[in-house]
Order: sequence, then C-alpha cells, then structure tokens
Amino acid sequence: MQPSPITLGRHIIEEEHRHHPTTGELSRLLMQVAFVAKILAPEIGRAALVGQLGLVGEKNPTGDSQKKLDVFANQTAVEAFAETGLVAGLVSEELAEVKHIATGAQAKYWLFTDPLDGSSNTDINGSMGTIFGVYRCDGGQSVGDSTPLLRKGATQVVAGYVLYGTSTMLVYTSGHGVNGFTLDRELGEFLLSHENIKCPARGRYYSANLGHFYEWAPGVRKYIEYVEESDLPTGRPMGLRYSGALVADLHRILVDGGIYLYPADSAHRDGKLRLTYECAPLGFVVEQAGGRASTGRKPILEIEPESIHQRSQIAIGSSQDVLMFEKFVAEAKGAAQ
Ligand code: FDP
Repeated sequence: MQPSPITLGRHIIEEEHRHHPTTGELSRLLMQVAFVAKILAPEIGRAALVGQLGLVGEKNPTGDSQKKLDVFANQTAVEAFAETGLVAGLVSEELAEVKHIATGAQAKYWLFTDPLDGSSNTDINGSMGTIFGVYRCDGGQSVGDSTPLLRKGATQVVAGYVLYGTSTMLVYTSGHGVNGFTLDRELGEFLLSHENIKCPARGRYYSANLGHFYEWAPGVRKYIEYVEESDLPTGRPMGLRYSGALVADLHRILVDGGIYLYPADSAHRDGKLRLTYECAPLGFVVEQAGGRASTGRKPILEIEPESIHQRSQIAIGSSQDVLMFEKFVAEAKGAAQ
C-alpha cells in the first residue's frame, strides 16, 4: 500500500513544531497563502469564460498596466490575510502604499507579496505566480507602527511562491530547506510532491529577456557570450528558456539548475524586478535550496531596502553559475577603471 500523502497543513504544523515552537502563527499564515492559491487557480483557469481577461485601464503604483486578474488577486490576498489578525502591514505590487491591516497584539508580521506575477501571460494561457515573503516585526517595530518595515531579505521568517502552470504548486521555506506541494484539484489539498528541493550547483539553462542584450552592461554581455560558446566539458552552450513569468522561469532553475537574469537596461536603470516582493522572497527560497541570489555585485538577501517598491538587478539560481556571472561583472568593472 502507498504511504498516505503528506498534506501542506500537516507539513507546516510539523515543521513549525520542530523549528518555531511558538503559537502556530506561521502555519496560519501559510495556510492563508494556500487558501489564496486555491481561489486564484480556478479563477485563472476560467478567466477567458467569465470576463476576467484584459486590462482594467489603470497603471499599478510601479507603472505597469493593471490586469483584471491583478486586481482580483490583490483583493483576494488582502482579504485572506486580514482575516488572520496576524498581519500588521501588507505590501503589494498592486498597492501604492502599505496596507495597514491589523493592530492587535497578535499582529506581529509583515507580508510582502506580488499577488499575480507574470500577468502579461494572463491573456495567452501562460504560466503565472504569486510570490510572498513574511517578516516578524520584533526589535524596534512596535505593533501598529505606520513606518514601512524595511529589512534585509535574510531576516524573512517564511517565503515562497505559488506557480499556476499545468498544475498549481506551492513552494515554501521557513529557513529549514525548501519543499514543494502540488494541488490535488479533486481533494482540494496541496500534497508534498517535491521534498527537500536542492538547486543543482550548475545547470544547463539560462533565462533572460535577450531582447535587451545590446542595452546590458559589458560584463553581462560577455557572460551571455560565454554561456553561448560551445565547450562540452563545461556544459556549454547552455539552453535558453524564457517564459516572461518570473515564477515559472525561476521554478525551472530551482529544480533543474541554471541561472535567471534580469539586469539593468535602458528602461530599467536599477533592473526591473522589485526587491521586497520579488527578488528577496525568491532569493530566500533559492539560497535555502543551496543556490545563490545576487545583484551581480552583492547578495540580494543583504540589501536593506529603502522603499517598498524598490527595484533591483538580479542573477539567481545555481551557485556556480551565479558565481561565474559575478566574476564577469567584476572583471568588466575592473577593466573599466
Ligand atoms: P510582468 O511584468 O508580466 O508582471 O514582475 C515582472 C515580470 O512580469 C516578471 O514576472 C517577468 O519575468 C518579467 O516581468 C518580464 O519582463 P520582460 O517582459 O521585460 O521580459
């Protein structure tokens, strides 16, 4: 007989009991992430049938066009986390300002989220994601304080993502390895499908929007030329994979190895991706799986954000591949001096 599958709920409770013997608060937050995912997955699936495709005609706070599904995902997340009474402040890609949710003594957490990442894929039946990172507001930040909590990504207590692809997967870490769960649609449960994920030290794939190649800095261009060269012993050329949805591209890199890059280009002088709710949570996951996340010059998880919607360059994935990228960036910088 097959052993019975481990549900996300059981896994979270056991992990919290082992590593964070507190009050079950992290479990409750993670179960709300799963709840949001269970609402979004079918809504994304039937979006074309219920008028949920297309734009709402507004730009979000960081200047991107807002899709109907972006708005729906954001509302769903805000309502789900408000219900817990645990979240003091919520930062979302879709909200200009911090959303102050709860003020009670239990409201000890800050949640950073991109509720629907890769929403340019909504109308073409492509993959999308939800990204989340959770911080505990201890040490100076009093409950109900209105200043945004801006901490290094390394201090997250839980982070992860949901991938809405051919199946819906939830991947999370609470700082003790990374585990992945697949939604069994009939049971309505996330079941452990990818236990203790390890990102291979080197990979076969690179993932980047090569349309910006001629806008990238010399070190980045040299690195791309390097990965495209033929050299069998070092596994080159690497294969190119890019879906335009960060979570989907990152998930491949996490599982199969390789490198995802979003460097600065002419339209995005600091890179395009957002530090607090894209780069830092994914950096925490990848590093917990033995990989590396960097701007090219410094670790993503060591950056103290200055604002909630701050952007960052990113190179993330297999440790050896990211180290090689950093070497090219450093050498090009040295040559320019
Ligand atoms: P999107 O604008 O569709 O939300 O979060 C930003 C993001 O998607 C990432 O998911 C994705 O990897 C990237 O932008 C795609 O950007 P490009 O179209 O510039 O490649």
